[in-house]
Amino acid sequence: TMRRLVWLLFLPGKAPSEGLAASDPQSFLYSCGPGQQPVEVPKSLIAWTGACLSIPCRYESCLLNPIRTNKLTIDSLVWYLNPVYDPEKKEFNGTVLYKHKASSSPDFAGRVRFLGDLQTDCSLQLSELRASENDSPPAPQIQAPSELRESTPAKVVCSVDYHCPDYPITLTWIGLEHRNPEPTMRTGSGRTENTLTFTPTWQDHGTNVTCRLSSPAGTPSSESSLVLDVKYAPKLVQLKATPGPTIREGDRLVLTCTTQGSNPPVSTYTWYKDTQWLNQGQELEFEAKGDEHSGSYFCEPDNEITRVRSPVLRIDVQYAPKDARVELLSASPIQEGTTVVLSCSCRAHPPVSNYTWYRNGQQLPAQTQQELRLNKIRPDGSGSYHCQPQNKVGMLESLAITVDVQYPPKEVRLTLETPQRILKGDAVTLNCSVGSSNPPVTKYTWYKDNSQYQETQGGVLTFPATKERSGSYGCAAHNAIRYRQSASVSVDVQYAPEHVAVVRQPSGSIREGGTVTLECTVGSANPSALRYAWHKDEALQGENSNRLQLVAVVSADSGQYRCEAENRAGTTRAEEPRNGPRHVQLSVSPRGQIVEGMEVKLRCWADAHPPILGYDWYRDGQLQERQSQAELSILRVEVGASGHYHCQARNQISYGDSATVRLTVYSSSMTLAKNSALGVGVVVAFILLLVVLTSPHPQPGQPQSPRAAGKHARPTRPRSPPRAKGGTQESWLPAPPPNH
Ligand SMILES: *[C@@H]1O[C@H](CO)[C@@H](O)[C@H](O)[C@H]1NC(C)=O
Ligand SMILES: *[C@@H]1O[C@H](CO)[C@@H](O)[C@H](O)[C@H]1NC(C)=O
Ligand SMILES: *[C@@H]1O[C@H](CO)[C@@H](O)[C@H](O)[C@H]1NC(C)=O
Ligand SMILES: CC(=O)N[C@H]1CO[C@H](CO)[C@@H](O)[C@@H]1O
Repeated sequence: TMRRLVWLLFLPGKAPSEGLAASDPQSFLYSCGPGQQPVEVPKSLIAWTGACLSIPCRYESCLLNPIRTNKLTIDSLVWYLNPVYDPEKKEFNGTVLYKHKASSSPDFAGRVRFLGDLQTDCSLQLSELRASENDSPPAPQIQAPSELRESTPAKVVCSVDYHCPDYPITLTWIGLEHRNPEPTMRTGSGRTENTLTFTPTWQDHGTNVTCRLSSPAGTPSSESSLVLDVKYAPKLVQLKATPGPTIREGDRLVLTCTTQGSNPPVSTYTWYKDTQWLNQGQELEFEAKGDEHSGSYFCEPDNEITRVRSPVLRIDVQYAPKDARVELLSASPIQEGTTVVLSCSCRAHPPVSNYTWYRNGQQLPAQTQQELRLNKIRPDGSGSYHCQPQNKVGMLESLAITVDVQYPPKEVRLTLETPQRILKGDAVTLNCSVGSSNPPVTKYTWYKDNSQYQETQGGVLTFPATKERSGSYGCAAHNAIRYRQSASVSVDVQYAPEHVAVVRQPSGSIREGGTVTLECTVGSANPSALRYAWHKDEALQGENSNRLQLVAVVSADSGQYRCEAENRAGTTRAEEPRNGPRHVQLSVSPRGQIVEGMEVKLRCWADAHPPILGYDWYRDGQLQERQSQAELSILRVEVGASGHYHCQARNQISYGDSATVRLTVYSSSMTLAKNSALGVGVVVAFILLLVVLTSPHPQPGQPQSPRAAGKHARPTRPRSPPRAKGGTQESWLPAPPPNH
């Protein structure tokens, strides 16, 4: 029953003006339960001169007696202004604003209205507040989240601890109109507030937001401002290259990472090149190097709220061609006639726009491509090649490459080094010369009459000229690639006539008056055009024919005949073949019975060349006579000369013996008479002997020439007795014993 509510009201301004107080709540109010306040009143309320003050007040029914009744009423309720508690009296001393069932302070007469019901509501309203001095409403309070972040919805509340339905105020937001805010006013329980819900953007950072309090008449009375601090990521991150993204090697390049704002400021800038971490710092500065510095750059500023990646900036460090070199793309070694492809490679940025090609320092016209194609290359395509790539920054000469075009031996010629006329025995030199060959000639093969003949290291072939070596020669020069053959050359070995011989027709002994033909035969000769000359004992007998005919031969024709066959290579002589005495025959004249006292001539015949030098005469094997004549004369033959005779003819070659002839010399008639006593038997023997003598050759039918032998004292012809008399000069024995 004694319970009283005490509440303190403090007015802003030079207090205390109209301070309100209830008794110390601690002393009078009992808690219904833990954490529950027995009386609920705002801790403070704001009011100002002219405004009204509505003090919302509730109390819990548990303060009362909840057991007995649920409709308990408060017995005593006093609202004090500026109360002071007097511990001795145990009561408050202050201006009584309202006292249940009692009058209030005269100062507040008519201005106090109890709004409660003495059960749970103890609200009180004061109107037309007055202060000790003129005062204006307090500034509203702005409550913002501790951190505003872009894109994160936020609530900002503007409030004032004031609410009085008799004097309603308004709170308006100024400064975020463009945000299209949605302010929501809320009033009640001693409080007026306006909540602004919005999603800050980075542009809102720094915006001055004002909450304005206006009186019911609409007059702005006070306001509070808040400069928005919106945390936001680095904005408009840009990468700038100075002097520019395309530079030449060696230039200084500065890369700068810029932002249009960041809250909080950027703490680190991280650089990446081609997505690889590169460095940190707002600026990067370096001397641009070719491929090393070209690439895609971006930076990433970090303000601890977030990191933002800049757009990628492509840095192009341009440079003139570098490391230029020429490569051979086609097969090696290079053979004549093939297609050779050279390629010029280098590094260059921007890429090479064109190439210049050189051979042996001379520019090749109309060749501007990276590849140089040399179709069907010829040996004169050999040389040192280099290229010169060019871009807009510059050009560079490459190192050179050597192109060595290989080919089979060329201009293979075979020449005969010896004079045109080759004589047997000369040295023949064939020269196989090669105009050119790459690689060099390794060997030569030689052909004779189209078949391989020899192989040599050098190109010269020397041999002695022989008949057999005549022929058509060719050579071939070989190198590692192929060989090539020369035209053929004829080797014509000339030689004097060979196998020259004199052939006589008829052969054997020659009869006087007959015809003899001598023929000069030649086995071979080169050239084959021949001249002939016939000599007899050094005297020229005939020319221009290989035959010499002797008609009606006489002994004066006897002699040493010789033929000479001649061509341009020489002269060859031939004589009749030499032979020792052949067909040696012995004849006796006269024929018939030889009686003592007669002249008997023995004649020796032989065929010999050279002529017979001498004759030896034998009787019964005993040498009787040696002489140079062919005839042995016995002027007066005696019986004692009877016997077996033969002759032996000699020349420089040999000798030959005749058959044996029996000579029987008969006694004369006187001698016969003396020897008549010998009777008929002797006569018979004589006849038998005679028969033997007349047939020296046992062959039947063989003609005999006893008359011819008998008529002529000598076998030589009568017209040349002086020459023939010696007999030593005869080479042919004329008229031999009957031969047919
Ligand atoms: C904000 O605006 C109010 C009223 O326009 C002004 O009085 C105050 O100085 C401003 N505050 C700032 C920080 O600009
Ligand atoms: C090669 O290119 C350069 C520019 O890069 C140009 O000036 C020059 O005339 C060109 N040469 C030829 C032969 O096209
Ligand atoms: C072979 O011929 C060549 C070219 O004609 C010449 O130069 C060379 O001297 C000759 N050699 C001989 C050994 O004659
Ligand atoms: C009843 C009582 O004690 N009243 C006193 C309250 O305080 C004022 C001044 O402080 C006194 O004048 C009253 O006598």
